[in-house]
Amino acid sequence: MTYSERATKFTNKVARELFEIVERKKTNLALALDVTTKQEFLNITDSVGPYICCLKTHIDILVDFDDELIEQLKRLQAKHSFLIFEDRKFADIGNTVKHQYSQGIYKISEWADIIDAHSLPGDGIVSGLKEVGLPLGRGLLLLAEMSSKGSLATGSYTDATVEMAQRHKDFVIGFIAGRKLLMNDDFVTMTPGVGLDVTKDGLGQQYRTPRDVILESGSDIIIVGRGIYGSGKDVIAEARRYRDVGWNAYEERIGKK
Ligand code: S5P
Repeated sequence: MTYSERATKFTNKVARELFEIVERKKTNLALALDVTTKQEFLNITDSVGPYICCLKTHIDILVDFDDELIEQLKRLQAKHSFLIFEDRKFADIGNTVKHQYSQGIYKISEWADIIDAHSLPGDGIVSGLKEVGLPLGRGLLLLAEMSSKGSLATGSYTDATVEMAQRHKDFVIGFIAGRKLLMNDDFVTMTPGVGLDVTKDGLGQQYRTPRDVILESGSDIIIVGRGIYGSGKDVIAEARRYRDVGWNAYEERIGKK
């Protein structure tokens, strides 16, 4: 099924928007922007903005975070049209994550279209996040699998995560996973651990190619970080390269190539 056909099927607004952007900009690339200064963060976002459907942030690694950064980020979002996914990986009881999501310094719920959470604590984590995010029209991804070596999120843990998502279809839009986990097209699959030049990073990360992820494993979105902004890289050239490889794999999957 094409991204635009998928977009019409989602009831969650964010999932619909994501696939509309993917189709309009012809990119299934999400940038994982793990840099630690505002200047780098904003410069790279502005350069790569035209080639991505989604910007994945770890807002708490910025050493000079302030409220102005969020205003600047929102301006770049309006300029380039991408969704913002704060990769907070919530992992606590419902009452705690509710505060972590909406309060503190970062007030994530005010600016992040998408967030993610571990299923480890049980359904309460989804219910807590949903209390805050659903009225704001946000969406949640559950971590069903991880890209790192020795990950414990496998087998029955992954299966139980899928079942949890199905119990909360109004707010859970999909999964972080290495592959499409369900036969139906009800959920978005986003896959990190994607790289064209290296297979690992020395700290447990494992890389696969966009083609493997999109064509062979049926995922929807590739998440690429250091493959694009790593040292000595031309970020625009790399973003275009990943966009092209990711899009070609999708076209091949739907039979256009
Ligand atoms: O299983 C996972 C889940 C995530 S969200 N493995 C991951 O690597 N991630 C995130 O994807 C990770 O936190 C980082 O932000 C990004 C991968 O970055 P890269 O530089 O290795 O491409």
